[in-house]
Amino acid sequence: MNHERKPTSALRIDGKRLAARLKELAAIGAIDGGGCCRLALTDDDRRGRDLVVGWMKQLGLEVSIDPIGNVFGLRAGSDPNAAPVMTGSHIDTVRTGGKYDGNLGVLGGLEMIATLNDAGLATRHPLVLAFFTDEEGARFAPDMLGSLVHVGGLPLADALATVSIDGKVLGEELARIGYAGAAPLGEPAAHAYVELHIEQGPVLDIEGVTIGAVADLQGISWQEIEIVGQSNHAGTTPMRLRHDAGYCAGAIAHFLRELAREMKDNQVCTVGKIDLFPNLINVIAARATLTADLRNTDETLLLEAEARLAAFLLQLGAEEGVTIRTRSLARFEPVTFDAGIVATIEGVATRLGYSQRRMTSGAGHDAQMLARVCPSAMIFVPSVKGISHNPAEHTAHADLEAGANVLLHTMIELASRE
Ligand code: HGY
Ligand code: MN
Ligand code: MN
Repeated sequence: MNHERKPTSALRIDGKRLAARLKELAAIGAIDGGGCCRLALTDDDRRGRDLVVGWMKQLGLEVSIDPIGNVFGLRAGSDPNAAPVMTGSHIDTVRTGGKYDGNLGVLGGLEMIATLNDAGLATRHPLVLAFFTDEEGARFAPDMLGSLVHVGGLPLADALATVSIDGKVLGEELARIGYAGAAPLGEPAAHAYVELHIEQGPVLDIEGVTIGAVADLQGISWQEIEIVGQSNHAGTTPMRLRHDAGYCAGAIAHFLRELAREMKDNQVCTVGKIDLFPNLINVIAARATLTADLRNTDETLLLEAEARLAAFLLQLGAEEGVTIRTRSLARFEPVTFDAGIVATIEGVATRLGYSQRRMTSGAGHDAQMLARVCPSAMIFVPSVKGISHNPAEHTAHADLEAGANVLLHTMIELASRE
């Protein structure tokens, strides 16, 4: 029988195997509507981690876990002195997560390794597949927490001391699920980093383009805003005597919508979380705690949006006789990815016959943190109707396969170079 090995250029991933793993991982923390809820460091996150670590070991990867719970699977290269080319993403989700956000990057990387193993193909640089702790930041802020610690952007002690929205301490939760590792922080130090991810926006879907070569990523500003007013009787208190924290929370949400509308273009503002106390129908709210998520591709405009919000809060506090305090939860400037790797992604997509375009990421990703320490870039595939952070999140099977094939050949190319 002719066992002639296929030329490397003819290698393709096994789409069925990728789909089967995505389905198996999505079953952990499954929610109505076909999505997943695996908030960082919960038991479901642990179950997802255990499943993926098992797959890493089945593929012969040498698995290491660092003190913030980041997991790395190493595949040796032919040159032991060469630094590894890394791919990865995250497997924690938001509360109304879909099947693909983060999961595709990790399982697409796993599929890339399996394809190379099947082909008996060695690369010069070692390869590392990673998943980072708490990328979403939905339970423990900031987002991209694990990769931020990996690149030295957040001291480990501060990260471990972070308190979640449900009052748990990150270090205690990490130990509880058994992922407080001992591998040296910051290792393995990547030579380059490529992340496969769904777009989570509408651009590729609307344009009917298969691959996004992500050239940059917008800035992110997260704040917690606490308003302290005065609880009082909803029926007896004249409007002019109220110090209504509930009204102020609504006024801030309205202000931010108008601010985004006025600043146009790339400014987006979101109030995603509002908690009132005592949260009762006939009591004027004494306290309100809400979050403000502001993003812009332009750092100067993002600073302007933050300043405009701060000025509004001062004015609102004076007008309503309430105390307003803010706390920064995350602040990341816009990031430009490595032009050489972006060009490599475009070249691979073209060679494989996929339509592609350059684009900006509206969402935050671990790649924006790795970009601080090594040349990094991202590969996007379409999100149907641009929906994400929603159980209805969907990407066509052919697009999942296309993204994983572009990742495969981008990694082969980067790992073969000097
Ligand atoms: O917030 C984000 O953009 C990402 O989903 N963590
Ligand atoms: Mn993600
Ligand atoms: Mn996400």
